[in-house]
Amino acid sequence: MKFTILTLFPEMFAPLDCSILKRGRDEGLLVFDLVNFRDFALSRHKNVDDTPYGGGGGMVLKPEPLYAALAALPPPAGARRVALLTPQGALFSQSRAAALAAYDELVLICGHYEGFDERIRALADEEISIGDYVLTGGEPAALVVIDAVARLTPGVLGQEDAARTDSHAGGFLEHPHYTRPPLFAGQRVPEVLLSGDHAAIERWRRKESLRRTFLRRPDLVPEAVWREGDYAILEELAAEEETVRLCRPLWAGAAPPARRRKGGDRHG
Ligand code: 6GU
Repeated sequence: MKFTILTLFPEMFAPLDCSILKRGRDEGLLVFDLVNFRDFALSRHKNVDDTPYGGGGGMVLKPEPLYAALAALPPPAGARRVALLTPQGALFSQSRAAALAAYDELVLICGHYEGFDERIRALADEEISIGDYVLTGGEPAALVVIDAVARLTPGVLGQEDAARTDSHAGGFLEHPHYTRPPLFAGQRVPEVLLSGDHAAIERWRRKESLRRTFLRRPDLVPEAVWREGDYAILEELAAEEETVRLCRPLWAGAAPPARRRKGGDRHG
């Protein structure tokens, strides 16, 4: 997958040269093209911003350099999506990352300064915000989007990691992890994890994944995907956690056991 980044600060993208993204690039799975759109400024002094019409303080990004930079890109090799990073955009999420990973090229436009000329919005297929806080520019947000999308590109993650992310949590938070030693700083590794009983370990992990989600992020529960066996686990959790008890309406849909009708079986 190709990522084309239009920015005034290409040096802010040094993290693309590290870790998994670097490996993905070395293996030819990821391509990063950094374009400094100041190179497309028309004036002798390469101005990319100007004072806003109507007055008021601050500077605003001019439209011409970005329009010229986008027009000068090589023709897309496949399906291309253009996204503008702005705190006014739609909130970024794992499902948005998955949708963007389906494209062959993602063009990210990073604003900077107080704002940008409204006509810049017309360049973008969508606008993305990474959260309800204000950054100095779109660059850190672009890095977040690139990281989340790149790791979904086939081959970028190791086989094992990929399988785990796709199927394990289903929208719930992950279960706790432990490694050696079994006792550290007065904290013991749960006995079941040392038991070698894989079914019991799997059930413990699912239970702790559900517990964590209810206690920390109950807002995720309505969108998460239930599994067979969850209802019984939830009944156990309800006995242990008041929060899970109070949230019963959220999990009543987790496939309760089929009721036997009085006076015979379902054929009777
Ligand atoms: Cl995409 N840009 C800026 N400047 N601030 C943000 C943001 C983006 N997302 C959250 N805050």
